[in-house]
Order: sequence, then structure tokens, then C-alpha cells
Amino acid sequence: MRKQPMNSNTACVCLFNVCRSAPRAQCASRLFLLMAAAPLSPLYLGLDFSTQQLKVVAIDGDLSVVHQDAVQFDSELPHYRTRGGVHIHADKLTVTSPVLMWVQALDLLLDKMKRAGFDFSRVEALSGSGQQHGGVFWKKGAAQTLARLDPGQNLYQQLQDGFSVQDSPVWMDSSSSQQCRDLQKAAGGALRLAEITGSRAYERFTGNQISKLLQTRSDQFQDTERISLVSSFAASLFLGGYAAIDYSDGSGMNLLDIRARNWSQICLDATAPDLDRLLGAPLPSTAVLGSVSSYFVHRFGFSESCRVVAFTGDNPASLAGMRLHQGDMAVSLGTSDTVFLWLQEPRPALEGHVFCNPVELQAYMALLCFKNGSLTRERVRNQCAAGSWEAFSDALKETPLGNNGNIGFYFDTMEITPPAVGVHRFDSNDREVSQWSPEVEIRALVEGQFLSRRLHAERLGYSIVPGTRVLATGGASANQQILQVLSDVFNAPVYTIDLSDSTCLGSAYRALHGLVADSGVSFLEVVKKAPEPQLVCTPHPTAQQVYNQMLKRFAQLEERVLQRTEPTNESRS
Ligand code: XUL
Repeated sequence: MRKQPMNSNTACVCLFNVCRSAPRAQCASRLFLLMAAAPLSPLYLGLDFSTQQLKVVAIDGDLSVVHQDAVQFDSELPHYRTRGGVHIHADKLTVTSPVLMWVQALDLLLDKMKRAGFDFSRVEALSGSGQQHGGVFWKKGAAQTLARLDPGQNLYQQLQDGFSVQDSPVWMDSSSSQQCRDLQKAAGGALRLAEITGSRAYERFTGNQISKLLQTRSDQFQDTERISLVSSFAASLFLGGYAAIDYSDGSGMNLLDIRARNWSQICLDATAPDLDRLLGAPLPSTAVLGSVSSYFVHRFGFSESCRVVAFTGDNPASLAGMRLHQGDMAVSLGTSDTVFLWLQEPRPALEGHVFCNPVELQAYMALLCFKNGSLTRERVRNQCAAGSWEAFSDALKETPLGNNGNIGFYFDTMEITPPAVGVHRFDSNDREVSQWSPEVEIRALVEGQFLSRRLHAERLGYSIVPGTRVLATGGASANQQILQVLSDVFNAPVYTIDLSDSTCLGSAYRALHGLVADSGVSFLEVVKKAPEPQLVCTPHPTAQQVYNQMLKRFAQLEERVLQRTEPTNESRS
């Protein structure tokens, strides 16, 4: 372990107890016993620049959380007048956040930590994450400003003039449909683009936002010397120079060739001139980018050797925080349901996103979003179980696996995966029916949701193998009967995991791993002391047979449902 440099926190004992208030250099007795043998243990910081707040956690070498703090954008920086951290523009499609709000949030967060007595000199490495897809446009000359930051002033004062675009487009933006169509055309179609970049064209993906800037505000584009993601922008502040975009967050731009792990020339050419220079070369997510700049050493007391490990996107950081293994999948059962997969061999598809894996260079991860999650479960609970989760669970207990062949699709609002809408019920002969008993309806809903999660996960290259674990989190993960259906449909044990702060924690773990990744130490080796997820359900012995059959019928019926739904998103073509 690295030796701690002597600093104000190194314990010092005066044998005569006379120099309590005197500076060490003036101590008359000069009898110090430096407790050099027992330096304070090093710490690792994880930051998360999310949509609504900036958060930090500090962990020690045993992975215990020793400090956490946050800055809420709306309430603590009210002069930016954001709601949920963003501005929704009059066209309702354009959604941005003030880049200086993020800068000022970092000033505020570090000041808070300082006031709380946080000892920055113990931080051996830091890393972080940002909401995915958001773009930061640095103005010509900003590199010089970053390199010469004055520790006497805050970052906000010095970076006032640092950005060519004040309002950064964020992931909620959907104003770049035309640019999506153009990119897909240039790449040879939506599927071809997905094969290269891991996703078909999405409005929120940064490349399409860059293209829109060039077409609609070319003066601002011309005034730009560097383009960062929110994650690499945040790392740049700590480095005092432009930070590389990491492979994992870079996969959310429709610009990175996820297999070659480099910018795709076709996509660059279709997006903007000279773009590789503006983006800089991408790097592995485990890369140590350098040490914190002298600004942080002098203003906050960071050690000069504190390493900055590449920042990444919030979803990749969360995968690290959950400590997903190869073959695992995580299901977050919230307002919308999100599925994270660890993939060895991805098969990018028209739905979902494949990103380079943030913790293992050769692997991938996938992200699938399902809009109709808890709100639909609650609607059916209210209609079929008089609003009671207990009655809802009883219905699941009383109905057989496979629901006697009944299959349902419940898209109360336009679904993302797949893009379909409405409620569709089919009996065991694939005939459409208009209603069921409350119990059958409840089981059809839960089975239908999990069959859909499995179908779309498998389409992206996921396969259930011995040892596969399903990690469940979010509100509905408290319901044992819902988890039993999940376990049966996937024919895999289900574990629950507390995901609060998984993004920040994942960043702190990544900071620690970044220090040893180059010597071949795996991420899982580094985080093995973290608490294990809890096993809650194992699959029923007949589950595999029932659901393997059912999945085939489910896929065919989903096609029928899709044919009936008008495609609303032109960029699927
Ligand atoms: C993922 C996405 C969101 C943001 C939220 O593709 O758009 O999850 O990362 O922060």
C-alpha cells in the first residue's frame, strides 16, 4: 500500500502535552512521535452527476461507506429554475440542462464536504458517472482555462466563458428525429447502425444531438474545441484538462463501433466534420486518466497523487455497483422496468441498447427499458384485487404456472420494448378474448411482463445458463409471489439487492479497481467484500418446460400485436 504523505491529519503526539495549539514547526520540545506506522486508511470517491442531483460517496478499502453527500439542483441551485434538473422547451421535444449548474453543483458539493471535515488528503482515487447521452460543448480556449485554474476562486467563476453551448442537451431530449433518419440512411439502415453502435438511432444519443447543433446553430458548433459527455466533462474538471470518453458511456452516442472500440468512420462522417478531433480518442472505462489537478490539491487538500479513473454513464456505473457477474441479469421493477444484462457475445437489435462493459474490457452489457411496469401492475391490482397486494399475491399463488395457456399483453401507454400499445388477451388456442377472471388476469399480466423481459433479453444475446442469477430490485421486488413468477419464467434463482446508491457506489468501486486493473486484477476480485445479494426464490421444477414452450407462442403473438400498432417512431425504419 502507498505510504501516506505527512499531512495535517497524520497523528502527532507531544510527550509534554504543551503544544496543543502551537503549530508543529514551533513545538519547543520537538518530541513528536509520528504515528507513521498507522496512517489513516485510503479512501475512494464515487460521484454521480445525475439528472436531478450531484451525489458523492466515499468508501474505504473494506468497501464500507464512510461519507455521503448530495446537491439537489432544483432546490439548492434555484436560480437555474430547473424542474427535475432540466428545462423542457416550448416545443416539448427539446430538453436541456444548464452546464454551469453542474459546475456550480460541484463547487457546492466539495464545499459541503470540506465543511463537514471530510479529509480529501486520504482520497487515493476517484471516479464518477453522469446521466448518459448528455453533451457538453467546450468553447475554444477552455482547455487553457482548465489547465490554469486559480485555487483562490471557485470553478463556476472561472468557467463562466468555458462553453460554446450553455444549455446541454440531455437524455430526455427527443428533438433530433430528422438527424436520426439521416444517420440510419448513411449507415445502411436501423439494424446495420445497431450492429455497429449497439443501438439503432435514438434522438437522445449524443451523435444525433451534435448533428442537430451543426445544422441549427452552426456558429456555436464552430466555436467548439471539444465535445464531452456529462461523464467525461465531470472527469475533465478534476483533471484540469480534457478527459477521454470511456468505451461504455461512448456506446450511448450512435458513434462508437462497439466491437472495434473506436469511433465508426461512417457515423463520424454522417454526423459532423472533424468530429474525431472534437471527441478525442476513447479509452477503456478502467483507464487511469491522470491525477487531480493542482487546483484540487490547493483548494481542498487532495493528495497530488490522487488518481482520476475514467468516468462512465450512470447505467454502466450501476452495473458495477450491483456487481453483476457474467450470465447475470438485473431487473429493476419500478415505475418503468429496466433490465441490465451482462453479455459476452452481443446481438444488437432494433430494441434495447448494447454498451461496452464498464468493468471487463472484452464483455458487453445491455440495457432494456419497459415503460409499462409498476403503474400497470398497480392498475391491474386496483381492478382485479381491490387495491390489495395481498389479494394480488394470493391470485398468483392460486393459479398454475403457464396460466392454462392464456397469454396477455398489457401496454397501458405506448411501450418502448416493443413499440406497441393496448391490452391484448389470447387464450390457449391463440384466439383473442376480451376478458378473464381477476385471477387469470393477474397471472397473465405478471407472466406476460416477464416473458417479454426474457424474449427481448434473449434477442440481444442473453441466454440462461447454469449459474445464471436474476437480481431484482425496485418497489415490486418486495413481493415474493411476483418474484416467484420471475424465477419460474427465467428458470433461475432470484436474489434481491438494495440498489439505493448503486451508481455512486459503483463509481467508488471503479475508482478502487482502476488502480489495479492494469495488473490484471478483476473487478469482482476487488469488490468481493461487498455484501452479497439475498436469495429469495428458486424456480419450480416444471418451470423450464412450461415457459420454454410458452415463450415461443409469446413471440408469435407479440408479432401479431405489433402488426396492429401503428409505428410512431419513424426512426425504426
Ligand atoms: C439510458 C438513459 C437514462 C439516462 C438517465 O439510455 O437514457 O437511463 O442514463 O440518467
